[in-house]
Amino acid sequence: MEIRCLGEGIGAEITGVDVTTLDDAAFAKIYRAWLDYNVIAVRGQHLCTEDFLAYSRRFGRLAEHPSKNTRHPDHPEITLLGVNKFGPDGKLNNKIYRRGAEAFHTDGNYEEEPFKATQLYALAIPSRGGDTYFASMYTAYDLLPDRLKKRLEGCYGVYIYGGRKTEYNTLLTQEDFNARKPVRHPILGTHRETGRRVLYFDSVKISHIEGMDAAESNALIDELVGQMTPHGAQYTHKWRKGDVVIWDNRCSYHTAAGDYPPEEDRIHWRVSIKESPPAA
Ligand SMILES: O=C(O)CCC(=O)C(=O)O
Ligand SMILES: [Fe+2]
Repeated sequence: MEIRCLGEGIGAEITGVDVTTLDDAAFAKIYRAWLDYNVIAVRGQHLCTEDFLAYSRRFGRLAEHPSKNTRHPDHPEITLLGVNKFGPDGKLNNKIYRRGAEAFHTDGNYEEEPFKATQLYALAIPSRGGDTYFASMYTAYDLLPDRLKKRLEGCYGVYIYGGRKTEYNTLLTQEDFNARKPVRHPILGTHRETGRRVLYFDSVKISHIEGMDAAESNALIDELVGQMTPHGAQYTHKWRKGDVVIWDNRCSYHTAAGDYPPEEDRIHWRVSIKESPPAA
């Protein structure tokens, strides 16, 4: 097994392994590399759905994503990304084409127990574009000005699936969307496995910062967005078919580029993996 960091201290590539035949010692190396680099890409895999699920379960408990209409028909834990991009009228469905491309974010923070990890398996990759960008929450925290650290200590973000959008515009059914309740997470968190501090936040799903009026909250959100992608702590993943990529939602932000030729396929299987939210 070879592990090589490809980004700025974040993002590593692993070659020379078959994830379907890993013994515990080999998996422990992968898990350690994942904690060290936040995002890891195992190259060159040939997986069936059961292989992908079995390997993913080694990282934690698989959770069904609330977007029911993009679930794999036989495996509700698998979300299909990039499938049924064109509607019956032949029009590009931007909710599918641009999924995850709105802004840097962390997955599942609209739940009481956010996703610890998200793992994707690449089935089809376009000839150009379609990268995924990552940034470190650890560095985002480390580089926060002291003034902001003081101000944010003890502050909670309140999250909801649609964030600050005032109209229903999500992949959830209107009924499932309406049934969701806001949840809160500390903005300055602690990663429960590494013990390192993080700026845990995103502008896509946050509703407001608890205890602040809308103007104050929105101004602080804008300021925090500027802190999410510090220089020297980023990684751009250039996909290859057969890549299995897992990112740690507790210490990294990501966004899809959303820029590939729409007539080409970009298809992934995705699982959402749970554990507990970062402790305050
Ligand atoms: O398609 C991608 O590159 C990432 C999309 C995303 O944000 C996600 O799957 O959580
Ligand atoms: Fe995402």
